[in-house]
Amino acid sequence: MLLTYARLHRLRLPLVTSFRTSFGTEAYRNALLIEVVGPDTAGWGECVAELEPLYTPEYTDGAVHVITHFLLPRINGSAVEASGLHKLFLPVKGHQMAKASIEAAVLDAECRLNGTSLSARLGGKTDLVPAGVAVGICDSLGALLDTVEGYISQGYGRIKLKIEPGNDIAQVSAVRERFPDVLLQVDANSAYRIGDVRHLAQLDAFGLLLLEQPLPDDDLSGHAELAKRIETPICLDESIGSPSDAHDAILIGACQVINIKPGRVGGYLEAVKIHDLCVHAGIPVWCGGMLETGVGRAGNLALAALPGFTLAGDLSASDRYFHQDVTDAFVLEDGHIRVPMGPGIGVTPLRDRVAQFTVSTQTIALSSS
Ligand code: OSB
Ligand code: MG
Repeated sequence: MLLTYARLHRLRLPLVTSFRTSFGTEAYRNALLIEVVGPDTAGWGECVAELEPLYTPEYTDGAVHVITHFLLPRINGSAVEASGLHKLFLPVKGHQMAKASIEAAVLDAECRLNGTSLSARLGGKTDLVPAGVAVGICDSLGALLDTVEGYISQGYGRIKLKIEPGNDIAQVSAVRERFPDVLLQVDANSAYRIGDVRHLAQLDAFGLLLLEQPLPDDDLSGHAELAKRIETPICLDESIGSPSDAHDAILIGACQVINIKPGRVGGYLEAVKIHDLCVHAGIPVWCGGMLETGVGRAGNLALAALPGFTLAGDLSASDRYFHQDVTDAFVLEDGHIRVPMGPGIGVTPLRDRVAQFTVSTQTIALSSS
């Protein structure tokens, strides 16, 4: 497949409610969309890097730099296939989110050319996936309970609470007491240390599905020790940047569940490899989110349709994030979200919406002619 140019669109979308995690608070989604265009097809991808390197080392300006200076130049002029990009980009170390965004756009363009849905291309087996919702750290217990109640009444069947030291046991306890049957899990975004084992063991009283990324991303052995000492299953997010990370984490018992985010692992095709090795190892997986616009959400839904995704993901309706999305809105249908089945990611950004939220646009030629 030939590509003529790529266009980077930097957008700033206000979030319906600001999202507080153990590493910071976001009131906007500063989205980076990448559009690739060739003579016969075109496609869109979303780079999930955030403005600051607080979740992982990647950040938007760095991703733009790597995309324009080191990744797109490797394509220059030659025909591309999505399946060849991982190898093409391998000499460039790290920068999974930057790599993933180009791969996503190329996959979309390629699937559109072939008339197949991304979900079919990845091996998706269902057209409805259960919706989960992530609840940021709240200022008060009352606000937290109201927020959770609101989501449950909309039909979300699985709630994830963000936690941090000082905003954890009491919050989880209150939510569990009020909603005894809801599927509940927590995400610490690396805010604890192995010395907190006894503190974290208090979570065992609440019947949680999992505890996500309690310790720093490079502390696999700490996670393995923690997994032996508490009942709540450990799920890794930040620690898993590749199939080999997943392999090692499973081997040493650092996790019983894995959160697969296509951006964090370098793309949808790497995500499928992690899915496959987890299925083989009997490790349940779920699809994580990065407050994506409809572009990234569509791709994540396609991935979450694979059979190993046995837990509900951080896949919520568009209106949980934005008043106006850049694509037609994803909506809840009885606690589920429909996987787009049209060619490629099955949705196309609405030009006027993109324009409305655009901060800057940059075009990069991909052919030398
Ligand atoms: O740890 O899963 C995380 C958002 C930004 C950075 C890290 C994380 C998140 C989320 C978002 O939890 C959840 C969603 O997209 O609905
Ligand atoms: Mg997480």
